[in-house]
Amino acid sequence: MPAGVIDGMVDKPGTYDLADVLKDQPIEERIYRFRCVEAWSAIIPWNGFELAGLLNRVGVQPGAKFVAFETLVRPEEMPGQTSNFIEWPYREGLRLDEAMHPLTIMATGLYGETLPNQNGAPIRLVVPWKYGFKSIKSIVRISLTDVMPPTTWNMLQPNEYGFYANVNPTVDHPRWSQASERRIGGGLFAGRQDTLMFNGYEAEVASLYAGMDLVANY
Ligand SMILES: Nc1nc2c(c(=O)[nH]1)N[C@H]1C(S)=C(S)[C@@H](COP(=O)(O)O)O[C@H]1N2
Ligand SMILES: [Mo]
Repeated sequence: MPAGVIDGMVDKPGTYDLADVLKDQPIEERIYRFRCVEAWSAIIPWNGFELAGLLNRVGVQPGAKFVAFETLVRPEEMPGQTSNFIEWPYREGLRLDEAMHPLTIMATGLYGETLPNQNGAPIRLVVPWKYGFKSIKSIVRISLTDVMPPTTWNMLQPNEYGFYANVNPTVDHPRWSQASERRIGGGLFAGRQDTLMFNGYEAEVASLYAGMDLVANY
């Protein structure tokens, strides 16, 4: 975040520059599956740190239940933002327990290089068990709240894109099957492969949704 804001239900709200956000957060490489809601997938070696480390540093207040994220709005540089199809900024959100999960990272690089602009420089979210649209790029604001925040694709097509957006081969998108995916970089003849529950992270994250109806909460 060139200068990003962390606000809402935190002990230390304020404007943080990127160096400040990265302070004391150990950068690791995490090789994750990445599954877009539109049924393509890839394997990405990210460089980043656990979001929990940053949230613990700013101090999440009791009563906070969700984390909301907003992307930089700069239509001069990001021509797509001159369209009013989406109500800018691009927004995403997680339940607090999802945000604190050790698999949830803030990425600053990929393939060992600094994050290219198109992949969300200088910092983005990566939530590997959810469809790619949850992994919001070029974040400039993180807010802790006690209400479920509005999220971009859910605002556009609520019957097609839910807040949870957990990868689930048994819950189809209204317009296509989610049972399989096209692996990018798998080679010309790689074809399609089966989609895994929670994108293959079931052992790590299924307990977050124990007892929850995953069809209703798509
Ligand atoms: N700010 C912002 N974040 C975003 C998007 C976007 O349009 N704007 N697209 C999402 C979608 S649908 C996917 S699949 C991933 C793609 O990430 P990549 O561009 O690094 O492949 O970013 C997600 N994060
Ligand atoms: Mo996507």
